[in-house]
Amino acid sequence: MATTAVPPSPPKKVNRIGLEIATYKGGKSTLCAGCGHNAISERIVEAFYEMGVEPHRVAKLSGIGCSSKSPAYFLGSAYGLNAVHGRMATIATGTMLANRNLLAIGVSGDGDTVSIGAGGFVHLMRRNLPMIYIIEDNGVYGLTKGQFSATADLGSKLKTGVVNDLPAIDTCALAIMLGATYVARSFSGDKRQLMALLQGAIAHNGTCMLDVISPCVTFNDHEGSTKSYSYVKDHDEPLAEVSFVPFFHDIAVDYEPGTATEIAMHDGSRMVLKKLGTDFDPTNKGDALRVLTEAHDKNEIVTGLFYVDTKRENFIDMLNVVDEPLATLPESRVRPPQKVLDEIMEELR
Ligand SMILES: Cc1ncc(C[n+]2csc(CCOP(=O)(O)OP(=O)(O)O)c2C)c(N)n1
Ligand code: SF4
Ligand SMILES: [Mg+2]
Repeated sequence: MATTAVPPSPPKKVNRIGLEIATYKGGKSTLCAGCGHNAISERIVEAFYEMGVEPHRVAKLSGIGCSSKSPAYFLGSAYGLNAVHGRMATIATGTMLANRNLLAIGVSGDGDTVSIGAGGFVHLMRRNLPMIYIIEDNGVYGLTKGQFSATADLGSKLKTGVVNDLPAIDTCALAIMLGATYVARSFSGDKRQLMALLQGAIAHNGTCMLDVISPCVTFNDHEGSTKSYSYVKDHDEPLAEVSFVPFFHDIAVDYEPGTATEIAMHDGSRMVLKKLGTDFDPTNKGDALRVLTEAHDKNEIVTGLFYVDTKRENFIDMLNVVDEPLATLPESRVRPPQKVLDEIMEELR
């Protein structure tokens, strides 16, 4: 009997460490269809795949909210800790102190971060804890049915017609003033920009604060909202065209002199910021704060990488934390010797 030859299946596409993109995915999303948070999870999957990060090296942290559910939808085999509302920053700080070899990515909401979680947030930023801190910013408490959060713009309207009469907290300006060393704003609908910013964040060795405007299609996507898809599309003013060149691609980027700024990242990767009109130096805090203030006064939503400092020491280096995870250290290394304890007791007599 004649046998039919089965054509060989095409080789599976893998990244630089031999893993398929499926390895970087998580569970099926239970968020509303069309929620901006889902698009951000997709970009996180792609960015970690493209960078070839080993999923078991990653710690996913979050608080409570629709946004804080997101870590369940990417990097299924990474470590994960879903904290209580407003406590992502605290848990992330403890995680990195306990094991400095992890790559921490926190996903929080605007409510989780600057309403209930503001205290933890400011201290994380000022410490320059090495981690990626993403705010999925929809201007409302999505999970509890759409009340205004502290990032809602003055004059923005709820579906019910209620108008917000308090000014918004600008998370990027706050993060820059406090000491974060990689600060950007993006939009869940801007695949290219968000992907480049996430890859840059993976390459950075300090606090990366990414405020990603992420429309809540169920409670904040109507006329009168300043965080709806159509409002953000109409008012988005990218500061520069952001590209990322990873250290494992030896590519020279061509641009006219004076039209782009190149930033060398800690791991040898490069961020390339091509000018789009505004003269702007992303290593200058004053420039970054001026751009944010001007955009605010003109009711524009400026997006892009506002500030990078690749020199400032991060919190873990500053504390001289040991290389090994603390849980693996023997008692002889974590307990003061008897002689030291005796001396302390003597002082207290
Ligand atoms: C201590 C505490 N207070 C209040 C709540 C109720 N609560 C749950 S999520 C949430 C707000 C979520 O908003 P945000 O962080 O912006 O996330 P989103 O759902 O918009 O993504 C609130 C107030 C809670 N779970 N715990
Ligand atoms: S309620 Fe809003 S924030 Fe929550 S999943 Fe639905 S669209 Fe997203
Ligand atoms: Mg929210």
